[in-house]
Amino acid sequence: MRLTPHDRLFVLTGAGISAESGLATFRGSGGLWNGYRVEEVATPEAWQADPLLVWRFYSMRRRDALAVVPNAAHMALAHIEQELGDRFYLCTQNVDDLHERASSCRIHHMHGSLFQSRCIRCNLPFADHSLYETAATLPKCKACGLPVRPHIVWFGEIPLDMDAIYSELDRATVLLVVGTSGSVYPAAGFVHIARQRGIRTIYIGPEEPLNAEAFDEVILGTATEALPPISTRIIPTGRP
Ligand code: BV8
Ligand code: ZN
Repeated sequence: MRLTPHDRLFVLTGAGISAESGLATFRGSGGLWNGYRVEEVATPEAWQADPLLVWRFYSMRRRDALAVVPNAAHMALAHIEQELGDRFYLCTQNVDDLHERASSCRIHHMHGSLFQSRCIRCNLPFADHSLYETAATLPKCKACGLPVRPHIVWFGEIPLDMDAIYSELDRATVLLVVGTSGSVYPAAGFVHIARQRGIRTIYIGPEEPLNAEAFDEVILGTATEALPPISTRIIPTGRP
């Protein structure tokens, strides 16, 4: 994959880019995530029914994410961003903070962030690394006293800042998708939008995604195999 100094790169990542850091993917464990069916815990209905179960699930995810480090794929994307500057946009489906810890800056977490929480009424996300695993420790809003939830987009909820995503997708000349099964919308539909616009679309992952037929190019390999070589072939702005 070669980029010219005029290209604008839109990158979409999924759980696969964090797999080699040691974080489980949604489908890797047969649809179970740390023993839970994601649909059982990542939904507003699950939150209504059992907020403690949901907080136990996300506390475990926080513990898992704190125990791992970014891998060479996260670093490669941060390097590409340094070369391309504002012609680079990273939209991630992941809620972990490994892209940030690899020094990515131009990043949008469309499905929320594991280390943020928000009051169900005040709705203002705030940094939160705490673990909540007993009924007595379930968090309440300091301002209004109502329950505090994970700042996560659950199934059936609208992903964050879709307007910004679509406007970046509108300006991109290349869409690079890394490590996602293409099973969840609207993220899985970005490649179809890109295709309609006639821009280049590339997928990187060890197996074909469900939307493989929509990509111009499918590079079969892991993220840490495929991304570092691409990051060294980026033609930076200004140099011929
Ligand atoms: C929405 C946060 C409307 C949670 C997530 C019927 C009923 C109700 C809803 C729907 C329905 N049909 C469709 C929908 C919409 C629904 C949906 O798509 N459901 C699916 C199940 C059919 N979507 C929604 O509800 C979304 N909201 O539609 O709102 C709307 C939309 C637009 C505008 C206005 C209104 C909200 C979905 C968000 C849910 N939250 N995450 C949490 O993390 O706990 S989704 C979660 O699963 C991920 O974030 C990701 O998005 C998704 C799939 O995960 P992947 O990242 O793809 O991971 P997966 O395990 O599936 O695949 C891993 C891949 O990595 C594999 O391909 C593998 O090969 C690869 N891999 C493995 N190792 C490596 C690797 N790749 C590279 N290197 C490696 N080493
Ligand atoms: Zn509040």
